[in-house]
Amino acid sequence: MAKRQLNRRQNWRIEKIQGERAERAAKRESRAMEALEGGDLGPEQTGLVIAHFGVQVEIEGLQGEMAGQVFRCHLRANLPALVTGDQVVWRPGNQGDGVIVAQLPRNSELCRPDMRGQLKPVAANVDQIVIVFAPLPEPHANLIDRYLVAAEHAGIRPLLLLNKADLIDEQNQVALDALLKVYRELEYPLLEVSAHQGDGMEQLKHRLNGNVSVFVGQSGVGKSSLVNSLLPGVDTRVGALSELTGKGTHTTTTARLFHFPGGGQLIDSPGIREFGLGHVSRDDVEAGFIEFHDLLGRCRFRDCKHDREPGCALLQALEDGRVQPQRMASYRHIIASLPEDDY
Ligand SMILES: Nc1nc2c(ncn2[C@@H]2O[C@H](COP(=O)(O)OP(=O)(O)O)[C@@H](O)[C@H]2O)c(=O)[nH]1
Ligand SMILES: [Mg+2]
Ligand SMILES: [Zn+2]
Repeated sequence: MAKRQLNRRQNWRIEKIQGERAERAAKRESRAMEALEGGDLGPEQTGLVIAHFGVQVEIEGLQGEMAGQVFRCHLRANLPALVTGDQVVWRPGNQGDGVIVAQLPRNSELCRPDMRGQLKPVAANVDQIVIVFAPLPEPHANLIDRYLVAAEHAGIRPLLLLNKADLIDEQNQVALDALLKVYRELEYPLLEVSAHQGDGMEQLKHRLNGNVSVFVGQSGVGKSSLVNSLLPGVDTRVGALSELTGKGTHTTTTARLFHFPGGGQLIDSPGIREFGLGHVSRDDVEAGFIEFHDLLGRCRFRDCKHDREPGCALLQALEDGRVQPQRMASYRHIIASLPEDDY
């Protein structure tokens, strides 16, 4: 009992200290903002958000002499929530700071549920999701399909990337070939590379060129190795930001935008690497299987679950070989994993 009360009191103290810290940060922020707005701001121009720190963002100029330069920017009140990858209108201030004036429309959004389960954008304007898998850890088709569903749902082009090609041997070759064949038949772009030995990396660089990409995939497939090899000398782990957020040590979740030396951009964070495991509905899953597109709405029953209903267009297509058994199995596996009320 006594222990619990102490904990409660400790909790209260911690909350109080955090609250005071956040308040001080907000005050500092509004003073900085006043100073900037009171001074001479440069002309409005476009910029790219490369990192987000709660009350401030880091941007890169996109125009004229500011192009490629990095600025810390304060946010005008009433701006919508900005995320890494957003294009903005901003005005440079003195001493390397600036003010964000407006957010430009997004082409795409990557969303993840926040702590309360609400979907929140974490990156904007991503146009390629690189889905990484490897001979080891053994790839699960339904996990790859889950990433594909998420990519289709976000309207972002996927690239399937088999890493650790150096580990392909007589034992795993047959299963891997069968897996790759499924995606080739669906005409998804597919590359085989080895981050360790360098095979295929030039082709990968070519694919990254001119795109804003994210890397996703299960732990151990080599995402860090790939990114480290593509961004030599760059530490992709995000440094201490507590001073900026005033919220203690939530330092590792912010997404950051990097430039590949050969062209193209990467948006990366530990959270983004696991993107795709978030929430999807039954409709999202159905729409995420591209070979279902022409079949959906053609079942005899409007609420067909494509399970064993007569007149089911999907089951017919499965029988005719227009839907591959492994994809159907994947579809069922993903549907079965959805929370009850989404059925
Ligand atoms: N043989 C082989 N091992 C690799 C390759 N790429 C990464 N690895 C190894 O796979 C393990 C997991 O790699 P890591 O980059 O941490 O994967 P992540 O969890 O997806 O970030 C490490 O031991 C890497 O050295 C590769 O191309 N070939
Ligand atoms: Mg890693
Ligand atoms: Zn059906």
